[in-house]
Amino acid sequence: MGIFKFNTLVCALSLLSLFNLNFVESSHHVFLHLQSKSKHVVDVKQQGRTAYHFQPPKHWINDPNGPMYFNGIYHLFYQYNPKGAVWGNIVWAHSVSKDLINWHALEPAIFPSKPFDQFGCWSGSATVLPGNKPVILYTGIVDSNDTQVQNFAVPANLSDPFLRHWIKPDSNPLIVADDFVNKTAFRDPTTAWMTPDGHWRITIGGRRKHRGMSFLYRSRDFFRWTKAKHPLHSMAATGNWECPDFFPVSTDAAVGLDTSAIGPKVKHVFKVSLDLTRYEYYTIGTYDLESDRYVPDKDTIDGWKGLRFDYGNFYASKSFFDPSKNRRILWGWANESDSTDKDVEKGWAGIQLIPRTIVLDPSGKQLLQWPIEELESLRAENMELGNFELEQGEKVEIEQITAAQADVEVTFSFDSLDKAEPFNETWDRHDAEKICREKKSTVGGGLGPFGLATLASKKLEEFTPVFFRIFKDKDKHLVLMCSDASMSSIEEDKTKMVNGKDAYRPSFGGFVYVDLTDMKISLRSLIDNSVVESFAAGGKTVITSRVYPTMALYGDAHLYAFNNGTETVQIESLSAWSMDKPNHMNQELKD
Ligand code: DQQ
Repeated sequence: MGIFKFNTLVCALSLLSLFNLNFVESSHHVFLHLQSKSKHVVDVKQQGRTAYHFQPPKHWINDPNGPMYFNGIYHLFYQYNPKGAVWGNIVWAHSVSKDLINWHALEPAIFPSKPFDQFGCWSGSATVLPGNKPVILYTGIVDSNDTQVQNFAVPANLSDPFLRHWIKPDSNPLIVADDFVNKTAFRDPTTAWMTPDGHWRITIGGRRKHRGMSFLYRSRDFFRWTKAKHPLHSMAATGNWECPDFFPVSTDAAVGLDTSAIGPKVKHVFKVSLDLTRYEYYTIGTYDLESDRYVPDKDTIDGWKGLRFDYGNFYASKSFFDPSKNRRILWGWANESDSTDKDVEKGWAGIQLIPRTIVLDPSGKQLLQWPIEELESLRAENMELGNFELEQGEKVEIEQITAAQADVEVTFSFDSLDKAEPFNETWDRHDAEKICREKKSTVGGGLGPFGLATLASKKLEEFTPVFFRIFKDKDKHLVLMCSDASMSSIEEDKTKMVNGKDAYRPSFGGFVYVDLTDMKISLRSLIDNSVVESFAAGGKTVITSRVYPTMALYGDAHLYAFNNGTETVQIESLSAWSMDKPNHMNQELKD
């Protein structure tokens, strides 16, 4: 959802604890004055714009929509405000690519024009039907009360390789909420999957009172849908569910599966974006065909404290199967974390993060995510470092690369776990963020904190550290990963945010469930001017931060590896690359 900013999140969270999860109404309000104000933006500010992340030249973007691979072309649609840098006037913008790196912008594919979507074209997904026919399902807003229905659109001309034009047949809407469904919390249809009986299924997000719901619909022909008596999945006290995603993963190979795959070596993943917290969580489980329900595995956390694709700024994600490389790819949106006024001033807001392949971790207990291999084609100047010792308080600069626009892979190793600090019993084992707030990178420790200081000014007046700290728990060790934006900018942001608070600079955190027997842990960070996406232990834990340095810009940005723990750590190996800009980033496509 558009206008929700992270300081509002803090507010929503305190409301949650105060009122014991009382539901706060959806915040899809349209700020008319902001929209008209931003209409006059002609001057797009370049500072903070990313070089190799997906961004249109200006204006607001949010959720990735309908990603698909069709006849050799990747399509990415996304929620876009063609009139300004705040959420509103939402259309489906459309870009195409042959490699997921170089993108060409086309005209918006779907925009409000019919009674069934005249107040908005919200999120949805694509399905390629048998006979190689793509169909988009999306949520249409039919009135000013935000009443939501599900519509379909088909390509106007299947022989156009870019599928530029889409038709919204007058037989829409395809699905209307029945009397048991809250019409203003009924959105974001998934890619359809076919069950062995040859019938289609989709799931749609919503809520019943405070219970998050993923409604299940069935169809024989894809065009007449019936609601199942029960949802595919639901969970008490989680509020409105947005952008559900439901897909199979292979238990015996590191490959992706078609959305309809089912069988003995297949598990299922269910992800939901929580409107109330603006975070997502997922579980791994079984799709029980008999009951037509998703059942999360025992001992998994199905709720606020569950596993996340990303423990930072990442929302409304959507995956798709890429048959050309047998992989499942995940797209997620990162909102800005500066103020709405700043966004209007910049003339742009929102990026799509680097697409990630997702597979099941060999433990079967979580997913592994990794930036798509195509990203490596942008790697340029390189610096390597190996067997380099970092004693307590030491740091080393990673030179000869463009630190503001880089890809870094590092493996840290250590000789012993003996100096790991005891895990404080009062800490919540599921609230890593709170520990990261308390134990910043400058707070000395035993084994850690060690990691990378990204987007750093020469003397570290501002920097965004991404680091590990290893704790000794009762019978095991716990690895904490933090990505801390709290010192990312010396500028005190006096611009008032929506609710009058200063810039949001969180210390994001997540635990890394990694085996430390070999005494090492790896980290990869994708640094791109105002975003740092970090992958720990081969993609077990991922954290994205949005930051706005004022000194560590372009050539003045530096990158360091550091250790502030008493245990010496080795940089066993480090490879860092400057990252080129793609040749085409959303340039308009010329025939
Ligand atoms: N954004 C869309 C909705 C979705 C929300 C509207 C998630 O369809 O629920 O822009 O960010």
